[in-house]
Amino acid sequence: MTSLDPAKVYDHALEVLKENDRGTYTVPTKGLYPFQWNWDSCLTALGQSHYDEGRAWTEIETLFAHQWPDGMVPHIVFHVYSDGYFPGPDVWGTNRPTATSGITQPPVAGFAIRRLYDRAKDKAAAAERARGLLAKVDAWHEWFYANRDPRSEGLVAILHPWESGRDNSIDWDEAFERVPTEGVAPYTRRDTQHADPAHRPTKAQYDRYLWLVEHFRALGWDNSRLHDASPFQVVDPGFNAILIRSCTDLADLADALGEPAIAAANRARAAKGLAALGSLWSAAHSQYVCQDRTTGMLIDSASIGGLLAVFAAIPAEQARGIARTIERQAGLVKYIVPSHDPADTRFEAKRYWRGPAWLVMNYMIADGLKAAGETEIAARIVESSLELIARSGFAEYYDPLTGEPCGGGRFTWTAAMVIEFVE
Ligand code: 9YW
Repeated sequence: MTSLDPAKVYDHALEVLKENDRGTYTVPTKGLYPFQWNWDSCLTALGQSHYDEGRAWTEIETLFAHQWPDGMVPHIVFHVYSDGYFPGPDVWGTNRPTATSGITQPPVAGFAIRRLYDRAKDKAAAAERARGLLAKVDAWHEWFYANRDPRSEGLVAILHPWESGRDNSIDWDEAFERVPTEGVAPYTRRDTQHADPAHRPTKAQYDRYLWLVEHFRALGWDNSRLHDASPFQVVDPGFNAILIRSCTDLADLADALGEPAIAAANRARAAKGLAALGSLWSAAHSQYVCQDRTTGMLIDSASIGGLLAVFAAIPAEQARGIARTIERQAGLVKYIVPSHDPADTRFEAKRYWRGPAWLVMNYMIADGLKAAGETEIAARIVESSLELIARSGFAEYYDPLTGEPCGGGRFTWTAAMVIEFVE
C-alpha cells in the first residue's frame, strides 16, 4: 500500500478485522496470538463500532463472560485450544471453566464502553448493552484498588510485566533483576517461531516471566495474597492513567444510565488516583515515570508509559510537558511515538516495547493530548500513524527510525485504530 486514500485504508482495515474475527471475539493476529486478549478486544471494539455496533458490544461482553468471581478480568481467554502459543492453559493452571491466564491487563474497558455508548446510533440498544456491563466493569475497578493498592495509596501496582501490555519495556529491567529464575520448568517458546527473535523479549526475560507465573500458580492464584508475595510490584503511570480514565468514563456512563452509586464510587477512585499520580512526575524527563513499590524509588526510565499518562485528565502543565517531550522525540525519529526515549542508550528501534511505535499507544496519547488542548501534536501523531500504515501496512508495531513493519502482520488492533483515525 502506498497511497493515503482514506477509503482504501478503511477497506483494508476492515478486511484485517474480519479476517481475525472468530464470531464473538477477535484474535490479535493469526498464528502468533490465537486467543482473545483483554485490552486488544476493548480497543478493537471501537473499530468494529463503525460498521457493526452490535458486534462491538459482543466483543467486550465475551471478555467479561470470563471475569473471575473476585472481579479480575484475565489478560487472555483461551477459547479454543491451540498449541501455537506459549504459555498455554496448562502452564497457567487457573482452573477456570474456560481456561484463562491468571493476570490482568490495562483496563481500557470503561473508556471503551463509554465511547461505544456515546457514538451509538441506536441509543436504546446501546443503553441495554452498556447496562449489562456497567456493574462488571465497576467490579473490576473495585478489584484493582482492593488487590493492587492494599495500602490505599490511590495507585495500583502491576505484578507481572505482561500486565502492563508493554512486556519487555526498559521500565521493568531494574525491578526484574530481583525476580529469580531458579527452578523454572523447562519450556519451548513459540513466539520466536512466528516472529524474528531479535525483535522479541530475551530468554532471560522469559525465564523471569515464567518464574512469576509459577510462583503465583503455587499460591493458587489467590489475588488477596499475590501483591505482597510478589517480588515484582511496579506502579506504572500509563496503566494507572488508563484505570483513572476508565473510572471517570464509567462514572459518566453510570450517570447517563441512572446508576448514581457506581458513578460516585468511580469518581472517587479517579480523583484519588489523579492526585496520587502527581508523585510520579519527573521534571528531568518532562514526563511521568514508574515507581518500584518494593523500594519506593522512582525508576529512571523515560518510556511511553509515562507519556500515556496524558490519557487521564492530568494538570495542563504536565500535559504541555508531555507534548514538548514528544515534539523533541519527533526530531530524533522519523515516526512518532517511539515506545522509549530515542536519546536513551537503552533504546532499541526494533525490539518490541523498547523503542518501536505502536498505533494503540498513538491513539490513546493523541486522544489525551487533544482533550488537553494540545491539538497540534495530537494531529501530528495521527498523521505519523497513517504514514506508517501507508508505508508498511497493518503490522503489530513499527521501527520508528525507518517505519519498517515488525512483529505479527495483519494485526487487529492496528486496523481498529486506523478505522478510528480515518472515520
Ligand atoms: C505476548 C496481543 C498482546 C498485547 C500485548 C503485547 C503482546 C503477548 O501481544 O503480548 O505473548 O507477549 O505486548 O500488549 O495485548 O496483541
